[in-house]
Amino acid sequence: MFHHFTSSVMLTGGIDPHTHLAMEFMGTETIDDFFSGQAAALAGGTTMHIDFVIPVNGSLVAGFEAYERKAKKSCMDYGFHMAITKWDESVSREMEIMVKEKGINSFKFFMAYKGSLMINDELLLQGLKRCKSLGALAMVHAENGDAVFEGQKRMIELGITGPEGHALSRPAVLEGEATARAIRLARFVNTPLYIVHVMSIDAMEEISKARKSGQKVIGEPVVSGLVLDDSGLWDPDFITAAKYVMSPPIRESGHDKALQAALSTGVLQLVGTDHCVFNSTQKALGIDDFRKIPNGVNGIEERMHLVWDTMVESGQISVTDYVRITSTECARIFNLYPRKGAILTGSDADIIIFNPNSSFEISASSHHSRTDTNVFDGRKGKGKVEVTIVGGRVVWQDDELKVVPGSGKYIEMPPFSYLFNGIDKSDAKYLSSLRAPVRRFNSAS
Ligand code: DUC
Ligand code: ZN
Ligand code: ZN
Ligand code: ZN
Repeated sequence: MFHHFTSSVMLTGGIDPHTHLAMEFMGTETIDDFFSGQAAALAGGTTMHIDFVIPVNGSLVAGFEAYERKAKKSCMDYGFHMAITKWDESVSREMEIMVKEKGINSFKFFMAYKGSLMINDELLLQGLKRCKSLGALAMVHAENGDAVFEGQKRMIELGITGPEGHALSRPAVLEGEATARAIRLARFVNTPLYIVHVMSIDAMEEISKARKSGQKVIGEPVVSGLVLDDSGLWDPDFITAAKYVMSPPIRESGHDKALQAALSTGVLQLVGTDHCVFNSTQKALGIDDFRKIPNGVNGIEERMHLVWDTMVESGQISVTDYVRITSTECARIFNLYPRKGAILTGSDADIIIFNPNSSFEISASSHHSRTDTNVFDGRKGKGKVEVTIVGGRVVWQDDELKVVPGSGKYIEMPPFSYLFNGIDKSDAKYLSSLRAPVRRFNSAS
């Protein structure tokens, strides 16, 4: 439609707001570490990512130190969010250390993964309050964990033990419910909220409604949710189906297009990946029970290409919007702009040269991730990242990587991003502002 580009374009490097490299999860560890995952990212035009630190034995400081060690082999710049998986006085204290001394300005709360990562509403409220006082952004994985647990039990009782049970046990209604609940609690506390991996119309509509009312809610779809549907989960070959297992699940056909539309109209603001990969052997841990399939899909290498092809080449958004949703908005939300997310004097020289007239083809045999499968396998499209430049150095050109372990830097992210502008009202005044006039009902009509 609008694909009449006459030459390559120079763009700011992509920033992936959501990755899991070298993460211990569901009895195993993601197969891409900070070197292989970042090398894949660079081959796909992403020059910075933000990963999730998981606390060690409940300690945020110990978790941070463990991730500092994992990240020593980095070949591109990275930042950290911190996952909060339990709540007590020491977690609350350590959150302040993370923000004031360690450069973390965002904390993720899991409303799902009952029995391991999940926290209840009481603790979520404590976390939201603490985030507000520290100027840190609260993030949520929004699925109703109690109901997911119930749904999983029902599937097993019905004898549905394969990967399709994953989709059937945690439908979009549970994502919508948790998204709505998190949004309302953040509204009550008066703090900004970031919904990670928005996978459904149900969640997207809650975000849309909240934003229309003026609430500061950010919605992050991920590339798998934007371009795939759940049909693969019914593939009779276990490994083929299991590779699509992530949470929240990839949804029925139709959610993908609706999420694209929401991105193009500004209801959703930026695109992540939730890159969290396990190989076939690891996925096979769940061969008898879908609940044991390690959750996660790839995307760190594919995001820039797939978003271009799906959104720009199709005529849904402009090149300016493309840069905003793949880079600039992420830098603004996490307070890195204009050091990152822009090509300006004084910014880090993280740049890509993108050829809209070239094409890409995704294949598990040629990708740079260590995993042996790819959820986008076989997909072709328009546009190609021809050159990637990090900190002024060419690291990807002529389909060749020239990456140096240890050359990536940790990027500290300061608190009180623009999302905190104008929310410093006194609690009493704020709470009275939530008193809304009640509309009159006429029961007869
Ligand atoms: N979902 C995944 O699929 N993997 C990592 C964690 C998560 O929430
Ligand atoms: Zn055209
Ligand atoms: Zn999550
Ligand atoms: Zn994630």
